[in-house]
Amino acid sequence: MPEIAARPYPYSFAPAGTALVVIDMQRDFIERGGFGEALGNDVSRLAAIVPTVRDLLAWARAHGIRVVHTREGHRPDLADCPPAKRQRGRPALRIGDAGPMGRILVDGQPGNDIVPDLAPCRGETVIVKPGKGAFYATALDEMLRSQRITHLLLAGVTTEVCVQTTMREANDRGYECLLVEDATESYFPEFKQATLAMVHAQGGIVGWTAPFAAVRASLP
Ligand code: C5J
Repeated sequence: MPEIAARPYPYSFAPAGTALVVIDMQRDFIERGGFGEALGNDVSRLAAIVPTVRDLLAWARAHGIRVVHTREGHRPDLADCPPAKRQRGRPALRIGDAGPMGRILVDGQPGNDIVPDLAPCRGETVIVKPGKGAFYATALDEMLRSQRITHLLLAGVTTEVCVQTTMREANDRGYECLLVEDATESYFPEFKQATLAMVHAQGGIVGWTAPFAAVRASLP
C-alpha cells in the first residue's frame, strides 16, 4: 500500500478508497470584494496556495483519486443561514448583501464560484455547505460511504475554520484524514501552524499532516 511520509508517522492509503476534499477555494474567500475581505482580512495570503492546490488536484486526477470540492454558500432566501451567523462580527458586508461579486456567500453568485484555476472537472462532486464543517447539513458522508471511501486528503481554506472543522467531523465519523500542509492557508499564519500542530499531536488525535511533495512522492 502507498505510504506518505507524514507527521506524526507514515500514512498508508489505497487510492481507490481515498478522496481529495478541497475546501472552499472560492472567490468569496480568495479574491478582493468577497466575504473574507468584508471581515477585514488580507486575502492575498490565501491566493498564494492556488498553484499548489492546482498541482495537488492534477496529481489526484492522474492517479484516479476521487475529488470532492466544497463551497460555503447559502440559499438565496438565507433560510439556511442562522441569524447568529449573519449578525456576527459587524462586517462591512453581511451574508446576503450585494457586493462587488454579487450577493455575499450566496450559492449561484459569481463570488461563490470556485476560483477559475481550480474549477471542478466533469464528474467531480461539489458540496455546497451552509456551515463551516462539510458534513453538517450535507450529503457528504452518505456520498463517501456509498463510494467506499475511508481515507481523506484535505486541502483548502481556511485552515483553522472550515478545514479544521471538516477534518474533525470526518475524524469523528471514522475517516483517516491527512491535511496537506502547503495546500491549506489561513488569514492568520499562527492559526495555521497551531492547527497543524493540533492535528498531529497526541499520536495524530485528528489525523496526519504532510507537505504536497511527500504526498506526490507516495505515488510516482
Ligand atoms: C470562513 C472558511 N473562514 N471557509 N470560512 O468563514 O473557512
